[in-house]
Amino acid sequence: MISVKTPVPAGTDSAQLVTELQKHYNITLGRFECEQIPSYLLLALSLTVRDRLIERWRETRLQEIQNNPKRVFYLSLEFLLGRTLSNAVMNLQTENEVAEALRYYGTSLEELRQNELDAGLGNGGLGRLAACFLDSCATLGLPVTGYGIRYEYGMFHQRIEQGRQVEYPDHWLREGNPWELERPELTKRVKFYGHTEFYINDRGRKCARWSGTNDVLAVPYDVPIPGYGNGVVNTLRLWRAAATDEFDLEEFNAGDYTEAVAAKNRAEQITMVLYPNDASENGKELRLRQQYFLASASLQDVLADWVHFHGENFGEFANKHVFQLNDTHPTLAVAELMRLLLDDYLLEWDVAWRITTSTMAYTNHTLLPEALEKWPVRLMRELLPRLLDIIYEINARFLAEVALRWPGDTQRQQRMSLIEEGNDPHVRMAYLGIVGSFSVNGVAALHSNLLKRGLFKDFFELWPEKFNNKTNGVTPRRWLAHSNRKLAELITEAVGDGWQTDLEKISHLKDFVNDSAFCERWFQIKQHNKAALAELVHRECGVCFDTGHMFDVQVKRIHEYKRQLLNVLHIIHLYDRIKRGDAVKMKPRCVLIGGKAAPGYAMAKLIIKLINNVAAVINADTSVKHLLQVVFLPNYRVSSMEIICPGTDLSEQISTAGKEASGTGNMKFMMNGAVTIGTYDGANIEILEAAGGENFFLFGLRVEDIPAYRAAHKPNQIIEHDEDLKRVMQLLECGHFSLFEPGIFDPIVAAIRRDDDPWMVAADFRSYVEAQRKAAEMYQDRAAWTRMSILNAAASGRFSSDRTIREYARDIWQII
Ligand code: 26Q
Repeated sequence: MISVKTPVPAGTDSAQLVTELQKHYNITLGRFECEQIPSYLLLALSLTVRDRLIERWRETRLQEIQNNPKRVFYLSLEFLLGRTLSNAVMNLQTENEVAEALRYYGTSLEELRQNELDAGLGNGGLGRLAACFLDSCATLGLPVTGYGIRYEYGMFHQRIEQGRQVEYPDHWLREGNPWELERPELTKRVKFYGHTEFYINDRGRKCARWSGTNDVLAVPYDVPIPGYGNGVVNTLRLWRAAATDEFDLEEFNAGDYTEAVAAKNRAEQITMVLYPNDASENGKELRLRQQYFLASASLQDVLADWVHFHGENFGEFANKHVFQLNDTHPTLAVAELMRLLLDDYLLEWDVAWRITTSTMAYTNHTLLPEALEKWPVRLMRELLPRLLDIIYEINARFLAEVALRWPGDTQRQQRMSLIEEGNDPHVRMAYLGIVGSFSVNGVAALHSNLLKRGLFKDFFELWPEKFNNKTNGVTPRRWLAHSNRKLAELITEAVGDGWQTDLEKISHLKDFVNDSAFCERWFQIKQHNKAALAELVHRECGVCFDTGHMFDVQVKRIHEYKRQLLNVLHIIHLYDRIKRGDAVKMKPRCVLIGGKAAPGYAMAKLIIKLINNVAAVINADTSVKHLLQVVFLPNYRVSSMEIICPGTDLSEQISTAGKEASGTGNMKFMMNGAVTIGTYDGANIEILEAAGGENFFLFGLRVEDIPAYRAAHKPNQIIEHDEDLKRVMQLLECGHFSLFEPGIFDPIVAAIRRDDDPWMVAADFRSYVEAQRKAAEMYQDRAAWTRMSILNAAASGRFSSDRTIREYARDIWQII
């Protein structure tokens, strides 16, 4: 056992902070005092804060080694961390000292933090969920380590040019990253290509090895994850790909310098860029390499650590480890753990399988069948031949079990097989996840039920006990305490301290809904936050939002199932009402839409163009803009959400029922006192139950209505019989929003008019417009709206990721 004498934690008083800040600014970074370059001041402050984290980080690690608890590893291709500095300062509870120290430099944390780039290592909900989970695990003091990829380029930067999305690279590491610690001594080797060889070992047993491979090095970078006010600092370990030396040597010896460099590039490509799809883009070899690279490096790391402390005795391994798989993206871990235990540590199949299936747990995040990952067998055979052997063996044994349970039911065997047969067979990754895990969970109650009844029905019949629900949550530290300072203060005044780590306490806010002074302060804070949001909108879009109007916001990835299109149809309808003189009773509103489209998703990109064109027509029309303003906010990301959700009145959660697994933006808005207009889908249902139907604008078809409705869906008839929708469609069709580009929106019109429109836009239009009308009317009654706003925040306790993580820890990980 190593023993390290921990230094006394550095003081956090501001004088000492100033000294250290100066040291980093002048010495570490070599800048002169008089220059005061904000980006270097930011870096110097980050290094100062980091020093404080590192002491606690080592302490946490040492404690863990001493206590030897069961540990959890959260494997995810995405961790959407956003900015780190002020979150770290908040969690270290050293805000006042930092503020004082920065006054010496004539600046503030608020000002400096604007220069920090987002760590955009994720697409959207799934990646941000992983980040919220890490925050909760550290705050709850749980021994959970994240494993992910250190992408050189994160989520692309979105600009809008002539109304269209244009993607720019996000080279977020360009100016260095003070929040990571490279650990080259822990480098691992990951194999690709080659072939399987069998041999008889010295004990006369038939064994396999994977040889003739092209290896890539995995170099870890550790990112500290501080808990809130508890001195705990957990670890997120991100892997970077590097070429091995022998790669170069071989080529160099052959005198081929350029080929040596090219090989190096091919290796390093693996961690070069995040795939910018929030639904799967199947079949890209580089993506498969990323997935295996993460799974293999992480498992080798965990096994090496185990062997270091316990030798090659795996008797207790399963009692001490859980691997939580964030969707199917890291599910190759199932086959990789088998491979390592079989080939490297020479365990028997049954022993290895017992270890694997009692340590792996799989979370599903989607119901869209097209988003279920499948990989061509031929690609796996070439890239990961040994893994494919193992997958086939798992499948053979599994299908024997199915045959035993349902003798003669060959159709069922085909349905459940890990291999989708055909002339180009594929591996079904979700099935590998289910077969290899002891737990399978969905992310909201409805979603988990739909998995059991639909997508995974056969598996649920076989193993009902594996299936469970863990409704998502978000961290109240970042999404309330930090992003909405003023509201946080008021909440503390009302319900006392402690809600930051026990969000159920926020329910006491409901005792204040009849306190008019309190309500007035609540309202004024919302106005203050709306002014900040209006400033962002003005800076980014050049449009002046009137803070007296209702702020109606939809921010999320652009996808047809999320129905930004329904939102646009409603906007066009309002515009039409104003233009036709039916605006006497209309209530003014400002609509903000933001989000990125996958670069290859033409329809999503066209929807962005439509939003921008509609916004341009409306904002330029002086007869309209006192009642309606519309913007598309470019480059929506974590740090913009921190300004958006505090300033929102109406939160748009309008997916086609049964399509949004959970949603988590809905929860951030609710915590900040926005009221939801939404469908009966994902976590909306649980939000509605918590807040009460009178504090939620519900509309639209329900999942159970959809099959029957879909069969008879005739959008053209709906349009014909709905005067408002008819006029909206006419405006679209006559080119009112595309005067200089005739016909560009034809694909959108056609999509809405299709009988088999999977998103049911026309079907939900009328009830959406009605719900919107109610919301707008209610907003005019300031007291009534403020009451709803308070009651929503008061009911948000359940949506803290601390609650979610406690459930994972208790039911799945069994560590509390
Ligand atoms: C897969 C293969 C190849 C390339 C990319 C992908 C890929 C990448 C990201 C597929 C899916 C994603 C992300 C999915 C996602 O964000 N899902 C959301 O997860 C949230 C957290 O559970 C839910 O709240 C949302 O409802 C769900 O859409």
